[in-house]
Amino acid sequence: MAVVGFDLGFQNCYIAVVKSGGIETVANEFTDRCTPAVVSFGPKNRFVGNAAKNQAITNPASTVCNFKRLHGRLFEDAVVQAERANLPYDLAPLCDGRVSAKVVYLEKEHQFTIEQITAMLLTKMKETAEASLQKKVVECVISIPSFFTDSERRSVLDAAKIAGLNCLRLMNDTSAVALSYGIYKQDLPDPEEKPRIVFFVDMGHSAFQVSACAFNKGKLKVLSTAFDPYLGGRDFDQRLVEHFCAEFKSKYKLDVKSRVRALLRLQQECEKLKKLMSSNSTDIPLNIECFMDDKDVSGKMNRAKFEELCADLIERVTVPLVAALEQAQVQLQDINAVEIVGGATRIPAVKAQISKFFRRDVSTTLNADEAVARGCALQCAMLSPAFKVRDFCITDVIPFPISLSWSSEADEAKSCHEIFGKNHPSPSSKVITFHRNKPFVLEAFYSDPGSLPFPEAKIGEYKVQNVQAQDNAEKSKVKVKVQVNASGIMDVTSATMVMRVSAADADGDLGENTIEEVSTQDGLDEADGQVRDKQFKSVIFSTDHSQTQGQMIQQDQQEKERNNAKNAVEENVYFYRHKLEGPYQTFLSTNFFELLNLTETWLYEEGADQDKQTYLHKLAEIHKLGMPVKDRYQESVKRPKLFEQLLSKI
Ligand code: ATP
Ligand code: K
Ligand code: MG
Repeated sequence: MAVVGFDLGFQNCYIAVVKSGGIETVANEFTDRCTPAVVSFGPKNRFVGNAAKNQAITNPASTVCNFKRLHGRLFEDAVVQAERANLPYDLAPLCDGRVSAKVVYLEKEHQFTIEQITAMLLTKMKETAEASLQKKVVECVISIPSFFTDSERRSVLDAAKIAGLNCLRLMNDTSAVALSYGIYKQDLPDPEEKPRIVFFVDMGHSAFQVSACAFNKGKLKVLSTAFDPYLGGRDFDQRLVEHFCAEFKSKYKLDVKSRVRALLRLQQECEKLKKLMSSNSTDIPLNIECFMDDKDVSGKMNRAKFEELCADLIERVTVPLVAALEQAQVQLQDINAVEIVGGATRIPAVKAQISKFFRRDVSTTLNADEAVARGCALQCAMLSPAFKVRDFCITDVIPFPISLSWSSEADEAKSCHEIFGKNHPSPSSKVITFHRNKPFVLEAFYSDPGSLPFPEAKIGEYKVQNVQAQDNAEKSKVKVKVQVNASGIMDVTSATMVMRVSAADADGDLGENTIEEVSTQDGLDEADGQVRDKQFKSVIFSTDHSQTQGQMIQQDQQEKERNNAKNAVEENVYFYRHKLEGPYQTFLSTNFFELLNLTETWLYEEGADQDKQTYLHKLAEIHKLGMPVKDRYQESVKRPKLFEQLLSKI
């Protein structure tokens, strides 16, 4: 089994694999270790990654970027609408209300779900990993922001499924970073000693995350996690964009925002400028030729002015740091290190703000761009039976409190019960005991909607079926298991009805619900002293979590078949050419070599994105010329043997 970790960034994606016993970050065909999170649709082709990014300005309306935060959301979601206002392509609702990207592809209008878009990106990354490992990639670990809610996490898993990946675990960005940090440390305190406390701070393009971690030998425990989901490098770019828009309006009478391409160019230039300012504090010029109406524009900026423009953003850095520290219940002086990663922590003012808060220098011992992917690959290796990885136990946290509500049997009045509090260790399971004589419904929801960066607090509804009274008409005891798994996804995983054999087994808690922690992965808590003569597994029927995934997989099946047809053309070009250069040489038919060369070029150009039928035709063309060559060759191989046989008979 191949071992792969994917950092699915808002702007930049990275791939790490286990190769010859170590973790390596993989470069794509552009010898770039970063794959931009962009998918572009053209009249003839589809591009993903670096090639797609190059289409951003020439084909903005069908180049899908900045889509990660649309996962699991409805079109009408305020976050989606806010993103939409700044996207060069359009979003549209699907019939079930979910958001999709509306593009023109192969000269027709298409709507792709966000899962499909991410699947295209993941497929590309998967192929890059396969090219590096020279084997098929299926199992993987994918990173997500720690503040992703149930719906967002499920959506990313759906995307992985569409891409033909089996995501063994979704891993929070900062936990992946913490794992990359901890696994190689030889000098961690023994389990019974005071742990080493390290804070991990990640500012990417769209978000800011921090987590407090406690390390002992072989153990990583996340103590707390905090975030500002709306603070990232792009917000700093935006301040520069606003500044120059205003300047160009007064200086050149240009309304930049009225032209998509001009605005996109300005955004790109501002991002470059921002990066330059990280290593240079003097004035830096900004020049764009033929910007609008054939006019060239120019301006300048320096770090001090930039920091002024971004003063409030820099202030906001402190908020999650305070929250993480408070919730971890550690003192500043107990912290052993503060590690920063993510591209935007290179902004000197951001770094200084983090350093000021912790009253210490921050460390940059980890690769700021690759640490997340490396952590994911490490986690994947740990989950793979094929690899022996140093034992390392990771306990993450649940970022938002989760409650269940149910109605009491008597009066239908609903009551709510917090099952997992904020920063509760994750993964985790709990068993709730009910006394019921008929089926009932549980509703799971996030109990602090105010802190939730998501509009829908409800997680799911579960009907516990097949519940009935016992033979003596008493209520049955029903044990329901609720779980948050390693990917941070909640489920009611089982319900078991316990029928008592005699009244002597009656317990005292009738009518009361008990909630117990369980450590075992499955089955009932065996410590229960009840006689469990008869147990019925109840059916749990979950009413939420859409079935649309099947539909999407079907749609993508067609895409897969198309791809397979394309691959078959490619493989045969190489197969025949290889043979022609070797054993088939003397059986060469005229034009065949030519056809192979033309087909190869075609595959890279016009043929890069054709429909299945077109590829099948090409394949037939190749075989039409290739088969006779192959036949002639095989005949020639057989013929001498035939002679030999004949000779031996004489
Ligand atoms: P997210 O974590 O939000 O999903 P991401 O993982 O794609 O996003 P990163 O690759 O960590 O984000 O960081 C990208 C951001 O870092 C961009 O805003 C980029 O402009 C910024 N950045 C990269 N290098 C520098 C630099 N030298 N100075 C300032 N900013 C930088
Ligand atoms: K990244
Ligand atoms: Mg990131």
